[in-house]
Amino acid sequence: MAKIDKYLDYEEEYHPKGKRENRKERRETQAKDRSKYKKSDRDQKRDHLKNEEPPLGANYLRGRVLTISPDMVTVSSGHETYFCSLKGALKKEKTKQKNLITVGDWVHFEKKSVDSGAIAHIEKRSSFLIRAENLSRRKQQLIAANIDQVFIVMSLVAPKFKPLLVDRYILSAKKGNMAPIVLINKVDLLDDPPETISPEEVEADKISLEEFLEAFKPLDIPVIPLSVSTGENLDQLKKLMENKTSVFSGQSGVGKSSLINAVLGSALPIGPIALKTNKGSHTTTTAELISLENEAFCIDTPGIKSFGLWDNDPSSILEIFPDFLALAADCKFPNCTHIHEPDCAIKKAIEEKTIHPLRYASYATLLEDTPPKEWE
Ligand SMILES: Nc1nc2c(ncn2[C@@H]2O[C@H](COP(=O)(O)OP(=O)(O)OP(=O)(O)O)[C@@H](O)[C@H]2O)c(=O)[nH]1
Ligand SMILES: [Mg+2]
Ligand SMILES: [Zn+2]
Repeated sequence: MAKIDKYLDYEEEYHPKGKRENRKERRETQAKDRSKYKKSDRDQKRDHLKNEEPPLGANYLRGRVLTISPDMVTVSSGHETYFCSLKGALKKEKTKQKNLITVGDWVHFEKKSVDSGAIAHIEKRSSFLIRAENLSRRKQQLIAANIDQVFIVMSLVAPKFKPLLVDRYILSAKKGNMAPIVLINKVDLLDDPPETISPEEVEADKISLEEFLEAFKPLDIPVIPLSVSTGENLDQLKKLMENKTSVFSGQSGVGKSSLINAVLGSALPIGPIALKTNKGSHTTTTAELISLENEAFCIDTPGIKSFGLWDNDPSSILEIFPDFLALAADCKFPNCTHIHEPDCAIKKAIEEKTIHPLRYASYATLLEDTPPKEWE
């Protein structure tokens, strides 16, 4: 068994629960929902919304949702920004369905004045970024929609590098139909760390970074070390953002807002890193779509504290481990989970160092979150 314990130090908040218990929870929630609304009633309304023809008419405009607050949605259309409400049918639906509208949605709205409107239709989403809203991980919160790529932002030293979180974000990006790109920010701190951080901690992150770069080399996912402070590789980031809608995700304090400000010259609020805990201060509180030149957009998001998985199974986890798939054909059992089975080609590859132990540690922790069917 490969030594994976040293990678297991990450602050992810999750409480593993058996599948059975989760299912029970889901059934109970569904039952509660049903008792509130008559099924036929509810489904009828939903179908009506889905099938509704786009209401684009004389006084209607198409636009993109920039921000959402409890009583207002700002929508960008052409070069103008409109403050919109939701039309009656949508408003009613919103009280039932928290995720009805999200940042990045394409909407059709009736223009009411030079800067106001009422949203009547939400277009079907081509991609979506979701996070688990609470620890039961059954409630999902839609963070943004219609995104081409996700910048998975990690930091070095402060907060410390947490390589095991990366695959969680990659999995969520792939599930949501977005391309993942890993940004490792604050490389300047490896040479010039804050006084509060011991040289051992800095050295540990340096080694972690080297291992991570090596482990990810065989994969098709770009990994870019960069720094807001020195400007290193920021031009590369800028280039990647052209003509795309990108979302910046990652834990609080890693520098998501700082990176956007550095690339765009914007003035999003940035926050301090707490000296004692070395953590960010949850400065960005809502997701916000920022309009760039040439139809490009980017989305800043709040630091994600609990980034769980949803309805996952071992085979979809394996999809983000193409480095395993090639070898797995040689496992003795065709449905090998590569954890406890004898004659496992993956475990052999780790002993022979053809698969990096960090990749295996990441796989194993993801799988732990979602026990395979045979374990029920
Ligand atoms: N040394 C160093 N500090 C950085 C760098 N990038 C950002 N910071 C600092 O990191 C702290 C947090 O930056 P933010 O941009 O607020 O981080 P965030 O990811 O947006 O955090 P939340 O909004 O809380 O999720 C600030 O004090 C920044 O000045 C960098 O490249 N090097
Ligand atoms: Mg921020
Ligand atoms: Zn195996």
